[in-house]
Amino acid sequence: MSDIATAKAVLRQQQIETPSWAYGNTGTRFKVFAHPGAARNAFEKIEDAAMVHRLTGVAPSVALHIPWDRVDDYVALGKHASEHGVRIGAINPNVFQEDEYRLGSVCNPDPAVRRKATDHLLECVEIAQVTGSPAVSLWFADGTNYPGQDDIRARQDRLAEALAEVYGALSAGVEMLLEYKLFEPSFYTMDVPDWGTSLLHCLALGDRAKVLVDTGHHAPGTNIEFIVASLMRVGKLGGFHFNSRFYADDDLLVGAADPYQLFRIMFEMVRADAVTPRGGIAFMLDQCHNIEDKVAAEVRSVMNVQEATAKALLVDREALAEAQASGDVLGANSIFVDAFSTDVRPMLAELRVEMGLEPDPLAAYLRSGYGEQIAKARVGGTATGWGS
Ligand code: PSV
Ligand code: MN
Repeated sequence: MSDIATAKAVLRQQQIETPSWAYGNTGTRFKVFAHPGAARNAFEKIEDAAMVHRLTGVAPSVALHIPWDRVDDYVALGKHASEHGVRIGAINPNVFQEDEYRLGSVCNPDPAVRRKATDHLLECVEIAQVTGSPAVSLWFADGTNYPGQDDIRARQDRLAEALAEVYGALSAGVEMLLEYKLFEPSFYTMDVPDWGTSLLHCLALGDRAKVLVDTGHHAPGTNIEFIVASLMRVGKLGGFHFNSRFYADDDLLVGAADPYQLFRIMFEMVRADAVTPRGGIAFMLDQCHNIEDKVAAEVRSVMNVQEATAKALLVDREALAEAQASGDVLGANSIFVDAFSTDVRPMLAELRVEMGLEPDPLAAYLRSGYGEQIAKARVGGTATGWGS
């Protein structure tokens, strides 16, 4: 097979999960702008995710956030998803938006609050079982704002205890992903601030506990591909939350701020032969579209991940290995940069046609009239989003 044919074969199998929360209204602490047609409930979010999949062919699942997506009947929600050609992906608990969590959730000094938070995590484990989800994806806003506010080490013990209980309740085949974040909403300590802390907890828990890398959750200048390579080496990378950041956790379109970084991350996936579902890595988007069309933004994001992946697949790895072994610093770097500089859009357009899709999913979306249709149909009610 030619390099292009091999790359296409991998790209055809790639799967990128979109987040339900991308389809609802979101905003900053200054303003949430209501977008015409924004999904008002979990069913509508699934319909939007299905539209993204119909256009791209590589976004067959949608992550849920509970309670934002709480419904009475998760079997019915799963059925709604499959009727629309998608499935329910990772279940994300939310232990950061209730008054009791002012001092944290599972790390809170008050055992009653810890119990409430752990019970919610257990509820999500049950939901994952009903929806047939592959993972429960945990992120904790827990932390402190001032030195001395709480005992740093005791908070780690409380976290470990809650995680062990939840891990013990996972049904077979379901993974626990533990996401880290450097800062925000806490500013002095976060209880899971970095991949080291996440990894320590995952190692203590067992094989099905893995680190989740959200690309927006690092200090500026952090070498994310180094983290990815290190975790892959020991089988502890569970997946990604892809997005872009210019300053903090901006949650902008993946690949918008630094496409070269995305390419370097995807190269580590190619290097580990972990791009397709066989690799067991969850490629998820975690983005908020505060001012742009939400469905179009998710389509664009999926395309951005595809483009970075295609370029990473085109790195001449044999030539690269030779250059590396012979100490050809500039040669090795050129091979890498050449692949990044390749225009892969024609190849991806061709692949889409081979997959029975429109060559340009974004143009197809704009032509489809879907945006106008949902804007007309989704009138009244409240769009879900922050705080709902
Ligand atoms: C936190 O900033 C985060 O990245 C977590 O994944 C949350 O679950 C998600 O954003 C949703 O806002
Ligand atoms: Mn995230």
